[in-house]
Amino acid sequence: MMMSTQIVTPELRDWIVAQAAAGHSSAVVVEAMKASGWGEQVARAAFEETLAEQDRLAAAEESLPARPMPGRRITAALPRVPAGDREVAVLMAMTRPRVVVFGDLLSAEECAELIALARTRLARSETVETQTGASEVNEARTSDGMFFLPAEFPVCARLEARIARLLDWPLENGEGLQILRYRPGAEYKPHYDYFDPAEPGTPAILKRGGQRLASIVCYLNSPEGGGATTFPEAGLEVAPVRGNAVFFSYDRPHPSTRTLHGGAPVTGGEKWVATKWMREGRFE
Ligand code: PD2
Ligand code: ZN
Repeated sequence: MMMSTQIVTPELRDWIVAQAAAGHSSAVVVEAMKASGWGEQVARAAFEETLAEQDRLAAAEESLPARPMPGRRITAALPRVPAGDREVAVLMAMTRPRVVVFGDLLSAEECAELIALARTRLARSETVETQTGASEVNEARTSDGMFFLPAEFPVCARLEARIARLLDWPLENGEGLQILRYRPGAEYKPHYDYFDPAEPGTPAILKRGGQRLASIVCYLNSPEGGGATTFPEAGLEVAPVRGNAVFFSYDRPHPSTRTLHGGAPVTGGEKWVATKWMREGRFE
C-alpha cells in the first residue's frame, strides 16, 4: 500500500500538542483528524511524530547547561555563608521566584553610616524611562533616593565586596548602591527590575553591562510599620529588618521568572534601603 504523506503544518502541530495537553487520547485526536480528511495511518503517524518531537525539544532544553547566575549555590541547607569580612545568615531560600532572605549582611554601624552619607543627597526618586533611556519622576515610586558611585566611600566598597563574595559574582558587574528613603505612606508599586526587551530605550541601556540579572535590597533600618518587600505572584512578604536583605534573581528578562515585586506602603516611621543590581557584564 502506498502511504500518502501529508505535511504537518505548524498550525496542525500546535493543535495536536494542545489536544494532547488537554488530555485527549490519541484515538480521539486521530478520529478528529480523520473527520477533516486525513487517512488513519497518516493521522496516527503525524500525531506520534509530533509528540515525539515535542519530547525531544523539552529534553534538549532541560539538558542545556544552566547559565551562571549570582547566588546560584546559596541554599538554606548551608545557613551561614562566608562573605569575606563577615559571615552572612541564610534565613529563607526559594527557587521560583528565586528569592533568598539574608540576615546579618550589614552591621548597625554600617547601616547608620550609609544613611548619614546619603541623607543630604536625597531627591525624589526617578526611574529609568525605557522609551528614551532617560530618568523621570514616577508616581509608582514615592520614595526619595540617590546613587553612590561604585566604591565612593569605604563603607560602600566594603559592602560591595561583601556582596560580590556572598553571591559569587564579579564586583565589576555591580551597579553603584542606590539608597531609598520611604516616608509614611510612600511605596514602590510592583515592577520588574530587569529592562523590558520590548521597550525602545532598552538597547541603549544594555550597552553598559548588559541586562540586570539580580537585585539585593538591604534594609538599613526597621520601620515601625509597613514597608515589606512583596512578591505578589509568590504570596511572599519580606519584613524590613535592619541589617537583613532580600535577594532575588531573574535568569531571563521575562515575567515567567515571577520576580514581580514591590515595596508596600510604610505605615509608621521611615524605611531606608540600599539596593544593588548585578549585571551580566562589567558595568562601567
Ligand atoms: O524598598 C523595597 O522594598 C523595594 C521594593 C521593590 C526596592 C526595590 N524594589 C528596588 O529598589 O528596586
Ligand atoms: Zn525593584
